[in-house]
Amino acid sequence: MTTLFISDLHLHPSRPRITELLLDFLRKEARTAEALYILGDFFDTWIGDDDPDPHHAHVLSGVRALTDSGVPVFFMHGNRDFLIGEGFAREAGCTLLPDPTPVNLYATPTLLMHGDTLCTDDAEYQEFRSMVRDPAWQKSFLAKPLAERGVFAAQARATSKTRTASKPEYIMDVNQEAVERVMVAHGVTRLIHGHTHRPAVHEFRCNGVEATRIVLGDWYEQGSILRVNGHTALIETLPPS
Ligand SMILES: [Mn+2]
Repeated sequence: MTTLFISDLHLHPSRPRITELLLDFLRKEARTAEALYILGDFFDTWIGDDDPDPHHAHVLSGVRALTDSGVPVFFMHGNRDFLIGEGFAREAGCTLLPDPTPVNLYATPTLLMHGDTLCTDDAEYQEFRSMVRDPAWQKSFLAKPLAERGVFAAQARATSKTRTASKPEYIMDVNQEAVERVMVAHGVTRLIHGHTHRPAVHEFRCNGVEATRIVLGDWYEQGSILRVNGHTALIETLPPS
């Protein structure tokens, strides 16, 4: 059996081929999986479960068909879709996971994260993150009219784009000390995360033992899947149809 991992799809109506690639994956390969984990930034933006966006509804029905078929789907928030709530999870039939979540994956203790909390060198982003992850901020944001929430999301995206462009590469990547700290704290030898859009398998020694950090790929130009079974963990690129 195989467990599948995806993240950073950034699904958006402006990239319909990527949405179709995902829906095809959900109808085919994902049906044969033991479980599917979505580790954040599934949607490019999410301003509340009450948003009637037809693109979102289309994607949701694809996830629902998969969970109805009996495949468990686990969902972790990313920095773009952190407002996905229990309403979405209920309708899609998936389970929301906290970040980080430890799992015992085929006898390897593994930690699942989105990855943004590991980018500790980016102080500006971490400050923004603490604001928008505050339950009181979220409550007041979700009480605003949809149009106003949409304007805020567009502005936040634009600001992030400008700031990202002016930051050196290393600031945008994970901090190795933060990686090792969280792995030791959870007693794991494997970490799986997304966020940085730098798909790779990193082998290193952590606390005196062999450790692995697997970074998932994004779905901007193609699909990217991590397949894990008892023997292997392989990242594969899916060409768009
Ligand atoms: Mn992200």
